[in-house]
Order: sequence, then C-alpha cells, then structure tokens
Amino acid sequence: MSHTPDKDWLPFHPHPSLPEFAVPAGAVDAHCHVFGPGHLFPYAPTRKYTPCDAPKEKLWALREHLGFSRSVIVQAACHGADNRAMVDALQHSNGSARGVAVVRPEIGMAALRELDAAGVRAVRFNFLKRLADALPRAALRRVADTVATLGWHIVIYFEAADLPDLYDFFTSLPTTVVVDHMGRPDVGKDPDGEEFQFFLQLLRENENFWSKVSCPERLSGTGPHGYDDVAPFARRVVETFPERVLWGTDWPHPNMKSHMPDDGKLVDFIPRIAVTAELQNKLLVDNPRRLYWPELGNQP
Ligand code: 0GY
Repeated sequence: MSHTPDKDWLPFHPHPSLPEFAVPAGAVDAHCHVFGPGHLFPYAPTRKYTPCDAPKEKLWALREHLGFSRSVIVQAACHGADNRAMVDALQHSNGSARGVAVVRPEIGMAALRELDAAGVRAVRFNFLKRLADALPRAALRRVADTVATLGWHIVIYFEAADLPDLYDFFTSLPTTVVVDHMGRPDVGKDPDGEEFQFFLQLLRENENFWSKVSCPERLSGTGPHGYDDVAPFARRVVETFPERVLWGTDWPHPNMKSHMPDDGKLVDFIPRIAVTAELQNKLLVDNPRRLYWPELGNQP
C-alpha cells in the first residue's frame, strides 16, 4: 500500500443499487472525482486528507451502472495542483469525460494548452479551509484572466457563510462561473430566508453564474436517502434557473463522515428536485453538454 487512508475515511459504497429513475439518454455526471491510485498517482504532500483509492475504472463502472454517458471529473484537493490522475482518466475516456483542474498561479500557457487538449475546460477555486489553502485573490484573478482566453470557465467551492465576503470577487470574474453544491447552504434554515436568498440573488443578478444542485448527502441534517431538508433548496434552484443547473454524483464522496450514500439512491433523488422530463433533460443533458461538449451540437 503506497499510503494509508485517514482512520475515519469512509470508502465509497461497494454495491450501489440500480436506480429506479431512468436518466435521459446522454446524461452527464457533472461532478465526480478520481483518487489515485496512489501507487501510480501519489497524493499531494500538502494534502489535508488521505482517501482510499478511487481509480478511473471504478468510476466508469459506476457510470454505466447508473445509466450515465459522460462525466466531468473535478480535480480533488488531495491531489493538489498535480492533475495527472484526472488527466489520465480523461485521456482514457474516449472523449466521454471532461475535466476541471486545479492550477498554480504561475502555470504557463503551454501547460494550460496541454490540459485543454486532454479535455480540461475549467479551473476550480476552493475556499474551504479544511480542503485547501486559498490563494490570494490577486493570483486567482490572474488565473481567471488567463483561462478566459481559452474559453474555460471557473468552478467555485465555498460555504454560504463566506459568500458576503466573496461576493464582489466572484462577480468580478470574467468567465462563466459554476458554484459547487448550491454554495453549501445551511438547509436547517428557511429557503426563503436571508442566507439562501442572497445566493439566489447571485444567480439572478449575474447571468454568467450556474449552480450544481448536487450533494444532498453533504448538506442534509435529516439524512439518507430522503434528504428531505435539501429537496426544497435544490428544487428552487432548478426551477428558477433551469438553463444554468448541473447535477453530479460527487462519487467517491470525499470526507463524508455521517454516512456513505448509495449512488443509486442519489440518482433517485433527481426527480424530486427536477420534477418534469423537460427539467430533467436540461439538468442532465442539455446544460452540461452546452458547457463541456458544445462541439457536439445535436449529435447523440
Ligand atoms: C466535493 C466536496 C469535497 C471535497 C472536494 O476536492 C475535494 O477534495 O471537493 C468536500 O470535502 O466537501 O465536492 O467533492
């Protein structure tokens, strides 16, 4: 074993159920990760957690089991800015996966173009201190300006309590901006309350902002697999911004402590937040294709 996972690390579900909800043809899992394997792609020395390996072969098997066609692989914090595991997965995906990278501010254009050729279409800015040390905003701003020239977008991960401080920085970004997991609302609060309304304002007033409506398992206080407290928040975002929402499994569910979700049951949560076939199609097919595979047009 090239590494020892954290003592309280929960491994991904070994045998997820078959979902009852059949996702539409061409569905995209727009938020998932690969970890290692550590003996091929070592975890970053600066990492804040050490996971169990979750290699690309397991990701492809899960995707098929759940009925999805494509994946967007988000560079995981445990690999720092070493994107090799993610890029290797993209390069073995036959064009069926795109990537979101984490980069150092000093990265040059040649390295960015290599990532682009592999299928990377975005960078992620992570503001969760338990996952990564945030870079100064001036450095992030330089990265943003550079990746904008490649037509990439920016994925941001933050918690609701930090949005007031980050709002002006976010709205100054020059690209499409995708918010992870609805900006991690406190779902014990009222969706009509100040905190979530502020998040909705971010999307309403900035048409370049999108949201992933993923991760009920992370946000829920009421727990699996109903996630009843998350449903009204996610449904509100899907119905208010149907053209700017994405969904992902978040497999292999890093840093879950309360429970490890059954991925089949996560898929069964989708019709509770996107309640019509039209909304499901936008969420799972049209929107992610527009962002990650625009060149496909109307091809299957
Ligand atoms: C997620 C959430 C988490 C982890 C990461 O890069 C990561 O390690 O994103 C988390 O711990 O909340 O989106 O996977």
